[in-house]
Amino acid sequence: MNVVAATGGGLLERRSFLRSGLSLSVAAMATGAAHAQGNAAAPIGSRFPDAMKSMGAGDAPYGQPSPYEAKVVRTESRTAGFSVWRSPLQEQRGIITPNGLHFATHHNGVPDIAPDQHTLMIHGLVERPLKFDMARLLRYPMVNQIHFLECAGNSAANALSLTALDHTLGDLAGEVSCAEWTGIPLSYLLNEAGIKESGKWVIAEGADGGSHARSLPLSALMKDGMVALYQNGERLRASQGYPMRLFMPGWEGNVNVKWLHRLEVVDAPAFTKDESGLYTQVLKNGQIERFAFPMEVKSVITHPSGQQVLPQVHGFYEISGFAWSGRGRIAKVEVSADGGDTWALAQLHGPVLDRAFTRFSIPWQWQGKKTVLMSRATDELGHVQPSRSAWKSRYAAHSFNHYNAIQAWQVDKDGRVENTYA
Ligand SMILES: Nc1nc2c(c(=O)[nH]1)N[C@H]1C(S)=C(S)[C@@H](COP(=O)(O)O)O[C@H]1N2
Ligand SMILES: [Mo]
Repeated sequence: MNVVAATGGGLLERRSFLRSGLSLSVAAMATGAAHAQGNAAAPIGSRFPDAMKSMGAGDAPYGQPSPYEAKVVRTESRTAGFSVWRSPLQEQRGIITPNGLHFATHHNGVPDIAPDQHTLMIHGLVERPLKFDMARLLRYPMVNQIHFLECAGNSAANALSLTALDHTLGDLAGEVSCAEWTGIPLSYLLNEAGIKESGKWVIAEGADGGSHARSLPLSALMKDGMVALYQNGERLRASQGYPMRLFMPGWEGNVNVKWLHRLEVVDAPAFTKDESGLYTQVLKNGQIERFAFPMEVKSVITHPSGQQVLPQVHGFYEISGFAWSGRGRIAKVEVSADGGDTWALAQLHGPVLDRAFTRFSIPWQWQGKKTVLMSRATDELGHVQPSRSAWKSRYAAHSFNHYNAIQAWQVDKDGRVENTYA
C-alpha cells in the first residue's frame, strides 16, 4: 500500500516499521541517545523467572480473565431502571468483543429467564400461529455471522456537549461491540408459520419488564433477521438477551430485541414507545426522522485515545482502531496526525467483513508536538464519516442518535491524549 511517508503529522509508510522495529524510527530522528535508550530492549536477566520454580495454582470450571486485567471492565451509567454499560474499546485488540465486555443497554434491568420456561410465539397475520420451546429451536439449522452491534445513542456526549468531554474512548463511544452471533435465520420460522398476503411488518417484543417492542419491515427480517442463541460460541449472556434475541445486522441496537418472546406479523408499524419516543431523531428543519434503521459508517482510534498517556516523548507509535458500517464493508480508513490538514491511508487488517468491526492501523512518528489525531472511514457504498459540524448541521441541536462524526484526539506535549472537537 502506498502511504504518504511522513505527512505533516509524522505518519509513516507501513513497511518502515517492519524493516526496523521500534528502534530505527527513534534513532533516525535527530533527538539524541536519551530517546533511543528509552526504546532499547531490557537487558537479558535470569533464564528462570520465579514462576518456573514452583507448582502453579489450580484452574476454575469457567475461565476468568487474568486477575492482573481486573481493571478492564465495562463502565455503567444509570438513570432509574435504565442502565447503559459501555465497553472499554481502548483496551481491546482484534475485532471480537469478549462476552464479558460486550456493551449493554437495559431499559428495565436484566430479567431472570429459565430456558425451559421460555417460548417464542409467532402469530398475527400468519397461516399457522406457532410456539417454539428451546428444545425445538435448538434443532434448527443455524448460521454463524460476525457483526457489530451499536446503540443508536452511542457517542451522545460528543453529539450534545458543547465542549469536548475529557473521557476515555469507552466512556465516549463504548456503546458498540462486535461478536460472532449464531442462530436461526428468521425466514425459516416465518415461512413455517406462513405469512398472509397482508403481512408487511413484524412487532418483536422482549420478555422484560417494560415490554420492549419494535416494529420491523417484514422484507428486511426475511432477508437478514436471525434469532440469535449463541454469542462467540457460547449461549447468549443474560445481559445480551438469554435465552434468545432478535439480531438485525447493521441496524440500530434498539431493534435487536433481547429476551425475545413474541413476533407478531401485522400490516403496519405499531409506533411503540421505543420507536415513537426514544429512538427517533429530530432534523434541523424540525422534521421527525423515524425508522432510520442502519447505523452509518464510523471509526474510532483505540490507541492512542482519551486519557491515555504516550509513555515517552518523541518516537514510534502505532495508531490503530476500529471502523464499521451498518451498510456493508469498510473500503478504506484515512488517518490524520495534524488535525485534518493531511491524511494517509491506514492498513486494513483482515478479515474485512460485512457490517463488522474492521481493524486498521498506521505507523506514526510522534515529533513531541501538540497535535490532533483523527480517523475517517469510508464504506463500500462510498459513505464517508462527516465532520462534527457537518453532522450537527443535519440534526436539531438536542438530537443525538446516529452520531457518526469523526472522533478527534488531541495529543499534548506531555503525551496526554484528550477528546477534542476538531
Ligand atoms: N427486551 C429488550 N431488548 C433490548 C433492550 C431492552 O432494554 N430490552 N435494549 C435495546 C437497546 S437500546 C440496545 S442498544 C441493544 C443493546 O444490546 P446489548 O445489550 O446486547 O449490547 O439491545 C436492545 N434490545
Ligand atoms: Mo440503544
